[in-house]
Amino acid sequence: MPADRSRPGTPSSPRRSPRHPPGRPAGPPHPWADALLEIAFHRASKAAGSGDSSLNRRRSQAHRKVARSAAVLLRQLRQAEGPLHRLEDLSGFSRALLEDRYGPGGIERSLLRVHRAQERLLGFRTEEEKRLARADAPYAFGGSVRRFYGRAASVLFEVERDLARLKEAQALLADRPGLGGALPALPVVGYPNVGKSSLVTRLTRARLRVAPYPFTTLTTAAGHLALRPGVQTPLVDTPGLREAEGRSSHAAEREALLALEHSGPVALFLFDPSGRCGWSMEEQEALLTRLKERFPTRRFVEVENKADLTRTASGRRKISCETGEGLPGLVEELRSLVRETGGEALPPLPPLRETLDEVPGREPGAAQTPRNGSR
Ligand SMILES: Nc1nc2c(ncn2[C@@H]2O[C@H](COP(=O)(O)OP(=O)(O)OP(=O)(O)O)[C@@H](O)[C@H]2O)c(=O)[nH]1
Ligand SMILES: [Mg+2]
Repeated sequence: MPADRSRPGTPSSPRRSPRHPPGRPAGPPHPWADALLEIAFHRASKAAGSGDSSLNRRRSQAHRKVARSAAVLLRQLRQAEGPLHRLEDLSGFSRALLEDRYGPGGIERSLLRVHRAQERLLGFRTEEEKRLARADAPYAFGGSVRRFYGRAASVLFEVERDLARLKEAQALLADRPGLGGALPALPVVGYPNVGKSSLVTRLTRARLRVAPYPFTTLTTAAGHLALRPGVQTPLVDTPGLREAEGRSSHAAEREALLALEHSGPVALFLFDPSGRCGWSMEEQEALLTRLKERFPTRRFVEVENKADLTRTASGRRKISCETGEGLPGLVEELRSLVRETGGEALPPLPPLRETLDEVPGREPGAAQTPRNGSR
């Protein structure tokens, strides 16, 4: 690795300290790019030359250094794309989640930039290979290798943020249920602290975090429930909701609404009439009304939890996740509803925009700020 961006180091001495290389220009650190360059240049440093003369051996060694470091970097960049490489294969929910976190087209742009970085690396490699074929002095061989290393480093630094984002996005999706696919999911929604995670934990083998305060759950998670013969319906625990419009500054709340949007035709709305959750029944009723307006085709199963504490005079089903009261009856109701609605998945989403030019509101290559990257 070059010791200086403008004057790359010798090919036989790859960078030793990726985080603090001497002469590094001021600016943000590049942990991703540094790590990849470190691997590539280290592997390249081990390349030996072959040939019938000293000149040809040195030429061949330089050629192998360029080819080997390029191959390592290209492979690493492809790996950084991971499953995001085929965005269209992701579930509707996953795609909506990515759009929510990184803005419309945010991930597409990062993928495109990483893709272009690969093309540029290929171009630089070809250029140096041609130069090496023509060169006839050792200093020119070294020059080719140094030039390639320097250019490769610049390309990697340019896509540093994209690499970090792609990694983060993959981690984000790794522990989310793939809603919006062929199998319709059944989300459990409601105000925070009403007992949604307790219910999913009670009815399925999922072991979710339950605690006596709001916003314990910050991401969706699914357990599975046999509601149709041979089919396990994902029962989706969602973060607590306080509004139905999806304008919340809280990423977890927006995620709950996205889960509802990308689930099947039946959803379970859980009330806590005891007031222990921190919200009144009037507030909870108002939320359900707004959700019904926003999702008019959704069939909401209305259930009152914490029956061991409070029982209202309403005709709604009463359950207690504490004692288990009412749970078998609830499962029967869900089973017959899923049978009745056919358990059909929502229609598939339209295909994703494929190229940068088709992504709205963005200049090619412009920096992208996540709409809300934190939870
Ligand atoms: N007494 C009683 N407490 C319950 C019942 N169900 C849940 N709880 C308690 O209510 C609190 C909240 O339960 P959670 O399951 O974490 O609620 P949640 O809706 O997932 O909460 P968030 O993830 O914050 O939205 C916990 O202390 C539970 O033990 C119940 O039927 N009876
Ligand atoms: Mg919860």
